[in-house]
Amino acid sequence: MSLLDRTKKFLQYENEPKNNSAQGSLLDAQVKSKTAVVVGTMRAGKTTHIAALGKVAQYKASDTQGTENRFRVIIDEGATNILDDIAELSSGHFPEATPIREKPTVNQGFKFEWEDPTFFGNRFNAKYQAVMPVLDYAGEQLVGLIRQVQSAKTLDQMMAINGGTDQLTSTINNASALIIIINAERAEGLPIFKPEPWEKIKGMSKHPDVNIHRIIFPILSYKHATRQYSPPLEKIFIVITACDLLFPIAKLIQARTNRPFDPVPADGNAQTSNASLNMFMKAFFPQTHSLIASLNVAVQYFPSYFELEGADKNNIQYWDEAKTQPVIKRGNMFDSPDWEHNHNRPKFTEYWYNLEIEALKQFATRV
Ligand SMILES: Nc1nc2c(ncn2[C@@H]2O[C@H](COP(=O)(O)OP(=O)(O)OP(=O)(O)O)[C@@H](O)[C@H]2O)c(=O)[nH]1
Ligand SMILES: [Mg+2]
Repeated sequence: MSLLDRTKKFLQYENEPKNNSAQGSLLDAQVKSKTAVVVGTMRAGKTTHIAALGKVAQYKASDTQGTENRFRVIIDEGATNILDDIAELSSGHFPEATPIREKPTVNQGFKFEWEDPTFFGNRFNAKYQAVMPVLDYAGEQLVGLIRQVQSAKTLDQMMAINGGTDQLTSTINNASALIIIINAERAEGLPIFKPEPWEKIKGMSKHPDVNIHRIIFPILSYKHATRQYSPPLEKIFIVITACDLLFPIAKLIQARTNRPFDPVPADGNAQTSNASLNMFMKAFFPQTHSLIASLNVAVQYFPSYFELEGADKNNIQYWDEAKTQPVIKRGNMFDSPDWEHNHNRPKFTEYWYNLEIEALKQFATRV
């Protein structure tokens, strides 16, 4: 086996199947789903975002049962705690901080499948698949691991890295989309600004923009250096979490500038949200923004937030005395006759998560 073949095998990358006949045959059929990877710095809201996406996907799978446009989700927990994180949201808790893992495994995550009737009716359905390996590292570990991924220039170096980078490398290598999670609180210069716990970790900057750049850039240069056997990056999703923190500022900016700035528009207009969050990134994360703008990759923004119990009365409720764990607002079975859709349903930006699932579909592979 040549070095290139060994590398390809190690990185689990398959070339496009060679198909000499124009029609192809059923035997050629190959499930080759596209991969999206979630990254973000410490306490960005990665675990919460993954759990919420899983939750919305589960609702959608249950709700499309028996309809023409089926959606399915399979959640494989692997060594992680996703199912528990999802249940925590339903009981009003944010998930726990992700522990530093000694031996991370990537054979876990979401598999999404969409099935739509075609022009020929529903006996010839079109199926699309996307996979999202849940590479949910603690942010501090991710920063360190990704640096090593970049510096591993040869196959031998790559195989020699301990601590799970081989899995990380192969996942990043297979990825066609990056989902970057950024907490609105990390916007330096705003009154809501809260730095990352950067002092505790060697090599971290006190500027969140720098840390995000330092996570993304090695991924891009790694993919560029291995582009013979790594699919190109097609799409970047940027999710701004705790987006409700921007509401007072948004009102102020609009009033002062007379230009629309509305990250979570009530009418659900994705263009307004996209344009607003793009401005937000340009202003508060200028280095990351310029890096992403320099790539020839489609970028789509998504706002995300959870409603907190008591927030509307300026009296946020907490589970603990130290007030570190806010209570997430939830529906209950007496809210509406449609009780099965309300019972224990956390109140969050479900609409925007559905758009994210829709965006994953655009990017998914037809199988
Ligand atoms: N107010 C508010 N807080 C949020 C939201 N999303 C996350 N948080 C808070 O941010 C904390 C960190 O969120 P996680 O999802 O654990 O973040 P993470 O990126 O997985 O963090 P690490 O795994 O520790 O790197 C949570 O415990 C919540 O307190 C949100 O939408 N609104
Ligand atoms: Mg986490």
